Amino acid sequence: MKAHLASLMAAALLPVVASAQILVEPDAVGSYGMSIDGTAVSMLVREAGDNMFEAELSVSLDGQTVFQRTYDEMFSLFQAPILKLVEMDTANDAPELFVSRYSGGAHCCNLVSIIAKLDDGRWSEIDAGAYDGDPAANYPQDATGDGVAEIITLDNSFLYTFASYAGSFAPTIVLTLRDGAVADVTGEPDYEYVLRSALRNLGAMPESGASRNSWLAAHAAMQVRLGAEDPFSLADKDHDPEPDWGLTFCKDEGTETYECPEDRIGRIAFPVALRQFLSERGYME
Ligand SMILES: [Ca+2]
Ligand SMILES: [Ca+2]
Repeated sequence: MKAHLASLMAAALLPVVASAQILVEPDAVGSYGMSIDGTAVSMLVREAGDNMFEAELSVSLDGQTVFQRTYDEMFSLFQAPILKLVEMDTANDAPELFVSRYSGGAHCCNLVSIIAKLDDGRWSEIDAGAYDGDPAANYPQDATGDGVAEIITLDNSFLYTFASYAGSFAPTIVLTLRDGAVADVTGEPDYEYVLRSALRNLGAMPESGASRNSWLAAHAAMQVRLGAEDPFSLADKDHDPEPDWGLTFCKDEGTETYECPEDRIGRIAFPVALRQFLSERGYME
């Protein structure tokens, strides 16, 4: 029994492998720290006067400081950066630091960035976009079991595009870091099951309205990524032709739709608008 316990303890004391993931969600002023092998992260969250807070972040490699930044002008501790030290890019020899910060505002956003060691040895903070909702939804996880974590999230550009925010659906996307750059790897075969499960979880198609069209847009986007033979068949056949959301434009070039005289407002069919939007968003040529 004792021997068994000793071996368990020995296992617990083994060096942490690079694929380990350590999450810090600050909820009070004070010091936070974590490390994997030689890469250590420390963050000091403190009051900065006028009911504001700031967070001083520092990354070091084998004791040498390689990155420093102070996130300031935080109105609340809710805005303190959430950190996850995790392997996201095997092009370098250190783990990456995932950072998510709440920007404030009703719907938006978690500002996501990744601090990583680049080719030339410098460490840099790489912008990975702004995402609606719970920051935990964007935490990198290793979805494929290869020791490299991915961010599985929603393509936020679909929100408001064909329906109101609350009525919108969005396709799932998989982001990773490759050679120091954020890469959308959703269409790669490794992530096919992620898309198939997202499609199952999309729920039933709304019966009518802008929301139905938004559901069909998310559905078509994922069909495109899956390489389906006719990704638009459902959208073309089943869309609701009534709603205007996302389907109007101003015939006067350079004038926004909301400023457009009523007799100059044009309308495009949903199948056309959907294809346009998906090609603008890089889903297809
Ligand atoms: Ca790495
Ligand atoms: Ca993986």
